[in-house]
This record gives sequence, C-alpha cells and structure tokens, in this order.
Amino acid sequence: MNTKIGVVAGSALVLASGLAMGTELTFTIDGIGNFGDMPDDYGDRVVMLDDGNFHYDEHGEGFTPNIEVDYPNTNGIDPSWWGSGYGDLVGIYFENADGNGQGEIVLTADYGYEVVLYGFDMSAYGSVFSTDPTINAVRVMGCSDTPLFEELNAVISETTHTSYDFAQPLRAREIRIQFDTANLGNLSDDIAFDNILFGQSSVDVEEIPCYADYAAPACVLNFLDVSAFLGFYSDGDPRGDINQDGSFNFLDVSDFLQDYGQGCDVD
Ligand SMILES: [Ca+2]
Ligand SMILES: [Ca+2]
Ligand SMILES: [Ca+2]
Ligand SMILES: [Ca+2]
Repeated sequence: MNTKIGVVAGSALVLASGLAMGTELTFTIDGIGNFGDMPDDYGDRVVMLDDGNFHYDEHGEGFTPNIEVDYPNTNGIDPSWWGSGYGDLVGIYFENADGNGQGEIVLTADYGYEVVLYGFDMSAYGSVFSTDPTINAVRVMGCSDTPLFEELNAVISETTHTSYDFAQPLRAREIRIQFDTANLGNLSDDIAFDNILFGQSSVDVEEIPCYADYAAPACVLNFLDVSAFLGFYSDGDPRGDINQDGSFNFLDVSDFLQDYGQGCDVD
C-alpha cells in the first residue's frame, strides 16, 4: 500500500476500531459495466452491507442513515464506473470526460448531523502510465471556501493505490471529495476514487454551524431555508425555537435573521 498521509494511519485505525466507523463505499455494484453511469443513489442512507444491487463495507458498528452521497454531473463532469485496471483497486469511480478532470463525490448530512470522513483510496489506470502520474490536486472541501484537506501535485499509484487516511477525521455538514486531473489532458479520466470511508455524528444544537441552513442545498442559504424556518416556527417545531426558551416569538425570528445574515462559509 502506498500511503501518502499514512504516518499515523495505522494508529488511527486501531483507535477507531472501537468506535462507530460507519460506511465504506467500495463501488461494488451488481449489473453495472465499464463506462456505466455511477448510480446516484449508491451510498444514500446506508443501513446494511448488501442492499439490492449495492454492496458496502464497514469497519465497526453503525451505518450512515443520515447521509446522502451524490456524484455531480454538471459542467460536463461524467461520473462513471469501471471494473479493474486502476492500480489494484476493483470497482471504482472515475470521471469519464477526457480533458475535464474534475472528479467529485459529495457527502451531505441531514440537519443536525455532520459527515465524518476517515479516508479514501485513489489509483491510476496502469496500462496508460509508465510511472505514477502527478495530478493537479486532491482536495476535500466542507462548507467553507477553505479546504479541509488539500494536496497539490499529488502522485497517484498506477501499480497499487494511494491511501488518504485522516488520523484526525474531517468533519462538516457537507464534504466534497475532489480531484483535479486536468493536467493529464486526455488521460484525465485515468484516475480513480475508491473505498470512501465515512461515518456520521449528531451535532449538539448549540454547536450547529450555520444554524439557519435547514433545507437542501446544504451550505447555501436561500428562500428554502426561510420557508423551512417559517414552517418550524408556525408548527411549534423545536427547530424553530432558536433561542430555546420554549416559546415562539419575535426573538426567534430575530435570531433566525441574524444567523441567516451570517451566511454558511463555516465548518
Ligand atoms: Ca444520492
Ligand atoms: Ca472498489
Ligand atoms: Ca440550505
Ligand atoms: Ca424561542
């Protein structure tokens, strides 16, 4: 194993083995073939290892019923599946649009939860590279503009795989795992993601970053969040009692407007 961030990875796994680790996206999917579109519901609200055609792994108790996974396909991005040939990984995510090279997997937690990212693997398609290729970047973004993790000029194994293990797991309401392989030109599609290992944890109500971000899209405040607040407020839902004093009045509206005004550039 070609471990890039691996100095403490071993101890992190030992430490974490006694904790809830959650779900691992292995991209083991029945009935899909090379170049197949990555199914957008693979990874959504995982509660079991084998769910129809979708198969997962996990490294401890607990799954991720409050997290959805998405594979963006805007801006010409073509999220796709491949069987083997990317290093030693089998069943992988790749971005099939030659020359685009903007791979992205998005994990979004329900309101009151956060995604906990432990790590993932990457590899390069062995038959087109004679040495391990260097790509522009591997990056993990949260809601803020500041990356939670970034490696520029990352070297990716074409023989085995390159592991990104976070001894201190990355946490955010929404986590976007990205690679930028545009520097590879028409070989930009020859880089893979696999074995995305993540969990979820609930966030104490006083600690919720961007409290007003009730509704999808996460990390963005818009009229849907306002509408959700008004619904909670008028229904007497505790989420609308922002100052948590048990009553619903102008103080909650005022707190909402203040939170809303602060935006969501925070993790
Ligand atoms: Ca999904
Ligand atoms: Ca796999
Ligand atoms: Ca929102
Ligand atoms: Ca109140």
